Amino acid sequence: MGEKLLVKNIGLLQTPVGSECHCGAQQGENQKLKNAAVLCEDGKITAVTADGALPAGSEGAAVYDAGGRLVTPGLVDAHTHLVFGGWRQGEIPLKLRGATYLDILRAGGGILDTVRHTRAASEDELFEKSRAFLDEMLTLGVTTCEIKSGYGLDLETELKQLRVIRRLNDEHPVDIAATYLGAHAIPDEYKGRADEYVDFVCQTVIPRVAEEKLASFCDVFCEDSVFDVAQSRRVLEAGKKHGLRPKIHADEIEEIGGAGLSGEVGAVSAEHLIATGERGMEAMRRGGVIACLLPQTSFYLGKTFAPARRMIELGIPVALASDFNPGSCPSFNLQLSINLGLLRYQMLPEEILTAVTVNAACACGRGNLCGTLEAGKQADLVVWDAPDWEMVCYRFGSNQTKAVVKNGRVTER
Ligand code: IZC
Ligand code: ZN
Repeated sequence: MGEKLLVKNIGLLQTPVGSECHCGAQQGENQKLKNAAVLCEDGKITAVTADGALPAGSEGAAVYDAGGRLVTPGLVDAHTHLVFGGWRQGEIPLKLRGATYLDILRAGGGILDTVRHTRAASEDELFEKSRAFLDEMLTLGVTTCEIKSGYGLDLETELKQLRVIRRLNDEHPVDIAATYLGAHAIPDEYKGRADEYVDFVCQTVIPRVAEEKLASFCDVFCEDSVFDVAQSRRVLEAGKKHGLRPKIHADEIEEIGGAGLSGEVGAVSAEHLIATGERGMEAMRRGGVIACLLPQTSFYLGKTFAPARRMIELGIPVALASDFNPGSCPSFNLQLSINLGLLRYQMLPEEILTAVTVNAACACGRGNLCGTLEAGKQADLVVWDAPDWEMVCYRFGSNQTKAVVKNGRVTER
């Protein structure tokens, strides 16, 4: 008989339902069960009950008493750059003197600074550093996340970063979706030769990443002074040819057409979308692209916030993620994205829960595995030190989890 866990005495169980991403009015639909219980077996949910009933087959299970608290699905962080060398606190004086994110990158700092540190770090150093981040993320309620490469830019270091991601997925309880982001910046050795760097990404690195099965997704930083739409299209099409599903950093700073491209290439998700206008959103809607919004980055860069309400109105599925990276968002606390989703996107609490669970799971290609509390899904749950989800959206700055269940195993704080 397998390992069984019964989570009982759940005051309120709140979850979206299904394995597909939710858009429009559906984004705001959550199932709410009172006095609920969840039975887990061998890391999977086998039954969910309400109104004080206990699932059949609960006998002999280890019991976790939720004490009348709120339980939701484990959170999914669909956009991180979690594996990197160094940090970038040295940019503070430049920022205080008025330098922007792109000014710093154009001067050879920013991403390129992180590239230098990541190239210099050993695989083990990167692994240990990243593992500590994941440990803390798990206590914050994140049970699945996406991680991008993009701090190597050369073949050797990109593969090193992707191998670290694979090892984290193998050894850490948090499940990880890997994304190859070779087209993240133009490395020094290709300065002024962006098209040649794109050739290298398409012809040399993508085939290798695909052959070694080191990533499921291919991403590109489509941005002023980085990769234009034509170059981004080349990268994403080359990825598709090798079975890597497209994602795109679009309209983070300037609207140069990234959202439109996401619709044309059939991207799984477009990310940031701070500067996206109606045409870009229309292309996303037609292409069924998930909008992966990163409000902590808007906050940290002092930018405006993506038009989340308009996206929901148009029927674009919205996910919220952290964007954890050493430059524009040195935070992996997804609870802060939840708070900003409420305060700055004016999303409803139910819409936010969908955005950090099932829609984010779909952006990671895992809607069938996680993101809701239903029989057959992974037993990934958060027990919140809160009576309802509104409380989680409303309080900020503290970790509001009480316990996190990952694959049927409880981590109590
Ligand atoms: O390291 O600056 N926006 N890429 C695109 C980033 C932020 C990560 C970084
Ligand atoms: Zn990013």
